[in-house]
Amino acid sequence: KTLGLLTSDLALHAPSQIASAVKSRATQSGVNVIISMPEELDARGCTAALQDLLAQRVDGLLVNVPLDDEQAEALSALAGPVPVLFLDVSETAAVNSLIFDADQGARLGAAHLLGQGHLRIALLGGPQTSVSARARMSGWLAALEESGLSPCGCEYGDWSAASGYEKGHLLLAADTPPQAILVANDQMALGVIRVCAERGLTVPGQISVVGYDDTADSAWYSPPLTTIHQAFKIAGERSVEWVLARLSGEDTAMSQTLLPVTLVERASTS
Ligand code: IPT
Repeated sequence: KTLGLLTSDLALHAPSQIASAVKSRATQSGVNVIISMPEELDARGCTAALQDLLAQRVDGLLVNVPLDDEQAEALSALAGPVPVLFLDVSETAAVNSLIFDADQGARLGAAHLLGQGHLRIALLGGPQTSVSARARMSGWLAALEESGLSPCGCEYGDWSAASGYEKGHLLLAADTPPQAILVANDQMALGVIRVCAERGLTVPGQISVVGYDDTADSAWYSPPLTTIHQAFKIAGERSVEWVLARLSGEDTAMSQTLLPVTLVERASTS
């Protein structure tokens, strides 16, 4: 059997850790994986990539690209009888999905900082084209609002450490700088921590930083990063198992799984 994996840029840590788990689990079951990584993650690029995988006669498809509901539904229709599972869509998309609970993750991070008594909290979101980045941002905003607060600064990066560095400088240059920053992924948090060091701000103490992902390196940051753990290995394994179950059974009902996330408290917050 052959599985097609349509993925976001594998130079990013989260998609690469998911792909790694998919590949290992597939190998265990003697399944091949063909990876397609479109340069442009728009509807055109994803459609072409999906058609290309279908032309290679894949038996099932995993799609780990941020997609709006209509885009995901269109790709799902295009796959026809080939089972397809989406990993980066909203719960409202009418497709098979296995996704992490973004609202829970955002709220865990915000509640952690609020619990430590921080009132001036800045937000560094992911790209607004990403459905998951938008969900994290709205979870943060909702949590702050419920505490009667509004963010003290808000910027958007592109998931890279470089963008975290650039936007981190903007957030810390404000007249009333934040006491804490919620960052939408660990790679951007790496850039933010560098900015703090360059500005002579101690993390934690003068500023707290919360990441998101808990990729394999995040415990090795300086200081070790407090972050939201997304179980990428489990997501990759479960995805392959879902496709295998579909291929061997008759169950064709739509399946939507919401995976819980957890806060991992390390040393970047106090
Ligand atoms: C999401 C990561 O949290 C983020 O860091 C970035 O790598 C992004 O993927 C790339 O699309 S995880 C995704 C399964 C929501």
